[in-house]
Amino acid sequence: MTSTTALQVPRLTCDIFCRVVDNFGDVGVAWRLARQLSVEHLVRVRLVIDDLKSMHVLVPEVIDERALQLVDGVEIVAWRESTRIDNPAALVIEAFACDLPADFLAAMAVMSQRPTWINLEYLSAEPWVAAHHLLPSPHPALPLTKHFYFPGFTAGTGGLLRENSLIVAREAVPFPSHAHRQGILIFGYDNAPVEALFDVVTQDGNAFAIDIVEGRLLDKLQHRRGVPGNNAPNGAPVLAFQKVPFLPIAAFDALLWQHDILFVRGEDSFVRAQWAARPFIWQAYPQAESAHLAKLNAFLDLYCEQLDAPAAQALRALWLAWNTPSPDDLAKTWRAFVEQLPVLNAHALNWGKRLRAMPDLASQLLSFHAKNAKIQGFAQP
Ligand code: TRH
Repeated sequence: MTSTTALQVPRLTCDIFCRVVDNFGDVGVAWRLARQLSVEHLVRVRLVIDDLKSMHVLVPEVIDERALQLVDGVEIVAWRESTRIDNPAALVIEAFACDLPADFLAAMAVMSQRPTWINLEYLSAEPWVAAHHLLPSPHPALPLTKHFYFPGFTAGTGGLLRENSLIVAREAVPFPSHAHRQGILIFGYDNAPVEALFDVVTQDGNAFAIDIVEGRLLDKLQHRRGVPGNNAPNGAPVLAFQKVPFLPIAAFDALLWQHDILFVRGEDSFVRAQWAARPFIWQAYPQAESAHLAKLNAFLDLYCEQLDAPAAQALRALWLAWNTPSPDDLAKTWRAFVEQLPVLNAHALNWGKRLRAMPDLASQLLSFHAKNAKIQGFAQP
């Protein structure tokens, strides 16, 4: 009886389209948003996605051969050449400019209440983002307007994905004890200078343990695998490093929280490291003509605003070295970073507090939809 009543309540509908370009960031972001809208905001979400194999890695409940399935209340549709998607939702999100099918756009255009149409952009801290957030882009032929939605770190941007319970859950987990060794977690691209990092950490004794996510970066280290208790030529103990299996996305935050220093990459793990409130080193997704360095520097400018000069300098130097395939000075920059760890630990907590003073991305997106629907004179949902 109760469930029948619940089903009768009109719910906002949302379609999210996602084409996976490479790696896991696209599916990670699309899934987090879909799940949060469904579970926390009770939106009826349909996620149309073209790579269920990658999705299965992050969300093992997803079966990759299945054309249609329901996970956490999200209807997941395999997006194949022949897939026809009918009945556009009230809120239509195309992730990362993936282009909606022409027949779907045509169906949107003839709806009596035309959907709010969003292009969810990649995350960037570059200063132009706030000025471009929510800019409208009318379709050249159809009576439809797309809005560019830019996630970001400052007021005026679209914010960051943050589930309601995330911070409470993290705060319930004690920071790792430093009685033995501090834990470093490494998740990076293949060209990260991981061997140079491993060498300096090893030379400096036993203060840190390295955990590295399985993949090609780990393979690069295999020939340096040390046996605990053995000594390096300089007499220092050889550090073993541990392989970390790639975990389901639901277990990813807990993995971060088990470590003291986080090496992360791309977009989603970069954001989760900030919610983890640990010192972190970000490897930006490499782009042609080093365009990613502008993104890196823009974020550093923001992150270092309230950091004292020596700590900011140490952090910047290590981030730049980590984003350089063969840096000359990784040992020096790592040691300077380690010296600043007490300051960087405190800063990571403060930065997390600053970020969470902003509304999260899903809430902001829904507020925008509500406003947009009202402007067009549509009733909610
Ligand atoms: O995989 P990425 O390199 O993704 C990138 C970026 O998003 C980039 O901006 C985009 O252009 C490119 O994809 C196409 O890094 P990212 O963004 O951190 O995504 C990794 C996802 O994998 C993230 O959602 C966390 C998840 N993950 C797990 O679920 N389990 C794990 O064990 C690990 C290491 C990651």
